[in-house]
Amino acid sequence: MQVSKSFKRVVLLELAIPVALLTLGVYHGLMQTVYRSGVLHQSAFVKLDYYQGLTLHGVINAIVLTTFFAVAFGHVTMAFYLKQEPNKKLMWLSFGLMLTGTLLAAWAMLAGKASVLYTFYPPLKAHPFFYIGAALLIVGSWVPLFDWTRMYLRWKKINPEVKTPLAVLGTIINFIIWFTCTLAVAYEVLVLLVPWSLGWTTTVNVALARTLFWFFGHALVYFWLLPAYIMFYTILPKIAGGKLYSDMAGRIALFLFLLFSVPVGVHHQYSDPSITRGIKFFQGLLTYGVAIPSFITAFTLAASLEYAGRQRGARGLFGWMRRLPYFDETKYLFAYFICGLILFVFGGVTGIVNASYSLNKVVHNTAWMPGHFHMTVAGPVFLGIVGMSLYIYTKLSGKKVFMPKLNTIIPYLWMIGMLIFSFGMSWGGLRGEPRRTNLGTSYLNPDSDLYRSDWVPTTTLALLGGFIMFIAGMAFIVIFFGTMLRKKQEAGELELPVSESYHDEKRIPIFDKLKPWIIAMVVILLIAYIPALLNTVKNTGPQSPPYEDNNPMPVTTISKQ
Ligand code: HAS
Repeated sequence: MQVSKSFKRVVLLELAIPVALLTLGVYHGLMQTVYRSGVLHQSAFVKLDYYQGLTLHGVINAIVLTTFFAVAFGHVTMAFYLKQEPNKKLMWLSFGLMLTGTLLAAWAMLAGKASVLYTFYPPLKAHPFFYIGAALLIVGSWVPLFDWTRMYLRWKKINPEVKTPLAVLGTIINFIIWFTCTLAVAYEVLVLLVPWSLGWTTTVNVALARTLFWFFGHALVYFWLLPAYIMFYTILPKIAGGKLYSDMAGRIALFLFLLFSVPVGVHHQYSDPSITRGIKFFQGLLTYGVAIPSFITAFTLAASLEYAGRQRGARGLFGWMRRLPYFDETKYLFAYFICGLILFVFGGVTGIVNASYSLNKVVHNTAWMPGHFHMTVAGPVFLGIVGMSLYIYTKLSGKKVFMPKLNTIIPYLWMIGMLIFSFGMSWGGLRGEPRRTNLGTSYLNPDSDLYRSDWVPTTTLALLGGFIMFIAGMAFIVIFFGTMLRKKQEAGELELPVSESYHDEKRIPIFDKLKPWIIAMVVILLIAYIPALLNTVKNTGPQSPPYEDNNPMPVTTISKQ
């Protein structure tokens, strides 16, 4: 499909800018494992502090890259499947807001004025630019939803009896989840944190801020995941050489995400004293509910891959696994996707461990947690994003991939590094190793009374895995920008592999309508969250003045002295 220059420009910028920032994100990932394993015994390296680096790592990789990509991929899927381009002015407006927000937040982080990690929990205080930057990034990402809805309704009017393409349904559902959950974080930032950070209010309700954050924070992980699921359902079966086992399964999974992605945030607050047991129990149950669409996906994708393997001549029960195009340079997306899926098996299992209230008590705030989430967000999500960014870039620009052999190996290298890293982190977590801690200054410093020799093997494994991932990450950046520097070889166009369905499933209207599902979503949300929010107002402790990461005294007390 031919697209306008303006469309290409916005999409290419939305893909290339976060990949460039990834240089910083990947570097700080490696540095985390270096600090934690006790290679360094100091709190800063080349003038960048541990917490500053961890904030840059989390914000760039988990917020900026994912949001820019979700918007770019949304533009691509909507334009490709609905055969119409989004409004260019709105595309530029959205991009401009997201870029301005990113630059403001980047300045605050690089200047050392926002070492508050990606969760920015008060009472840690950041420079107002950090919060305003985050708000602009979010508002910028809202803009396309309204335009895509307009495009979708127009398409629906012309095609009332045609099933909405799965990728379109997925994109709209994902952005409805995103819009809903970001309302809470927008309130947290604009009403609670910005005035507090500017000194207009002296204290903040920490429990309320944290609960608003997690209203957003868990749905955020599905906002990361759904673009990858769209790729797995609509692209993977085709490049594997087969068909999608069930399109209906994909639709059901998407609607279940719409119902259950947001009302589960309290599972991050099982240890939070301001929220009562009943609410934790209810949101814990819903957390098991949100795992169901992933189980459906695991089954559907495995069946689709089995079919592909058999089409390629496989025999026997597991022979199909050997026949898939693991190292086919022309189908490199397969390598990115399959490595992400293999990692997600472990990411999913550890997530279900976290969801259990009693097991959560053992692993909460330990290194187990980054062990879990790296196999999700840095597994299917990251590999899906980078693989697809390269794919869209080559198709739109008409350029060929630079170093195609290396490109096919990168996901396997990343997966091996990630498995070693996450094993080290998870094992360490079970031995009590804390997360978000510069262990090198104390527990992993042999000169310290706090030295823990039993954390040496676990952190060394994480270091080894971190190093392998760093090599893979940097190699990807070289390939991406190497491709950009190549000469154009053909006219660029918008092209996506499209998987056919194995079964000819009839259109069932309830799975093609958003309204009833949105109503059900709102009802569950109100039942899950009204009591939780009332709790945080009623059971909150004393409100807190602002603190900075390098001083145990509140900022206001320091300024009075
Ligand atoms: Fe999680 C904490 C529970 C999924 C990310 N999670 C986090 C944090 C992050 C995160 C970033 O209940 C830390 C936040 C922080 O900073 O504090 N999580 C879950 C559950 C799921 C889950 C139940 N998480 C994710 C996803 C993430 C993500 C997805 C990012 C994208 N998580 C928790 C809980 C906590 C938590 C608690 C809080 C803990 C605490 O105490 O702080 C489920 O959605 C998982 C379901 C997944 C599956 C796996 C399906 C497998 C598939 C692959 C199939 C493979 C095939 C290949 C087909 C059931 C689809 C086969 C082919 C061959 C050739 C072999």
